[in-house]
Amino acid sequence: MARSRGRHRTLTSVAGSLALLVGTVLVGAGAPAQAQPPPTLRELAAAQGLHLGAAVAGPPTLADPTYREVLTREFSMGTSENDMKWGPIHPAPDTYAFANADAQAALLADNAMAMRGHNLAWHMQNPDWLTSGTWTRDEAIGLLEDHIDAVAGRYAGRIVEWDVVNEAVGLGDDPWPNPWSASIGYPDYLDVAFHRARLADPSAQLFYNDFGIELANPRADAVYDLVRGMVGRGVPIDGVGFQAHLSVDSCPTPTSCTDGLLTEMARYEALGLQVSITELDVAIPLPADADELARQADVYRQVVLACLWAPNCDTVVLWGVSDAHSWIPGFRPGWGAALLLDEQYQPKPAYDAVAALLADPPALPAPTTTVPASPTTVAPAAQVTPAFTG
Ligand code: 9MR
Repeated sequence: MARSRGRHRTLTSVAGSLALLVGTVLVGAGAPAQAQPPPTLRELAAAQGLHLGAAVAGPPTLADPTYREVLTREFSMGTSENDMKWGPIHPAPDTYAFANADAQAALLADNAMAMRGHNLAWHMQNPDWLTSGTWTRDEAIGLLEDHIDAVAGRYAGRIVEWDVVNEAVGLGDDPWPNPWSASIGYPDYLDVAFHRARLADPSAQLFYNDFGIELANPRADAVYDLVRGMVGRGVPIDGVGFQAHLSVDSCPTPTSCTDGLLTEMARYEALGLQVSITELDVAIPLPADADELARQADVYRQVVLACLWAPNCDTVVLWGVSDAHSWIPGFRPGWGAALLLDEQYQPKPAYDAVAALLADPPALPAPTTTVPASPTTVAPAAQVTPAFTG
């Protein structure tokens, strides 16, 4: 069952609007007026009913007071970047290591921030004991279900959205090999994981999460087919995470990404599913120049606008707090500067673009009546190569 965006958006919109209104009235009535700090992204997003999140680092970064201050000031949601994955949280068959994820969950709760869980089944960051073992189908189902009970059960009631399965679809026709497709079978293991996650945390919205599915391409279609099949089998899935690891060149025109995202989001809405932007970043070849920073700002604007306009999107999560906390330079040598704040936590043009959009978003254009094009004039669908390929 998909979450009603309207409920979340209406409540938070009213609260956010009141907060801004009260601030305005107080400034207007007071004498002499004191300079008000500009609203934070978190405040601006709340006024639009939008969860704006960031991937949250583990120690030692998590203990840095400046990091904590910026994270909790600018964002209303967090995702554990690494610490809820199998390897970090389940390092030995009978050992769970919850300390880092507990600390992240506590920081978010203490600051009235929502939390996304990431993830319960993936092909990467698995512990050696899992990947080096050979498991019968029943043994593997038992392992997966016990893990979900332990991890999703521990944080039950505190996670708004769980990425139950991450990146199940391969780059070609085959499923992405992982311990679960090998032992349980594909797509059966997804069904097992989602059913168990629903039992372990009935209040969490359950998501399938993947990269390169934001804009039309064959792999986006393969993921859509997988998810549609799950819905058809009655698997308890509530949404799809569009990771959105983009590049400065991802949006060739000022509307191409908004339009493309809305198209992809609409077909999930037709299945009754939510879409969240779960790992947004926009990589630039280093060093980034002013033109690239301006084009990066427009990519961010287009993605956030799509979520504001789509009836089934209310969450945008960035994959890091600042350029000092980004996976990009380590995985794509020569690329970086991918987030809204620079390495000294200073706002970049992309920050200003997102703030301006959230402060005064354009209205969704009224649908125009179109005459169906004749088959000979239909343009080929845009083929967009995923920016991140594993
Ligand atoms: O940002 C994460 C990085 O710190 C890890 O080393 C890496 C390991 O694969 O995973 C990164 O996060 C990934 C996320 O879990 C799933 N989507 C792709 C992300 C970037 O690789």
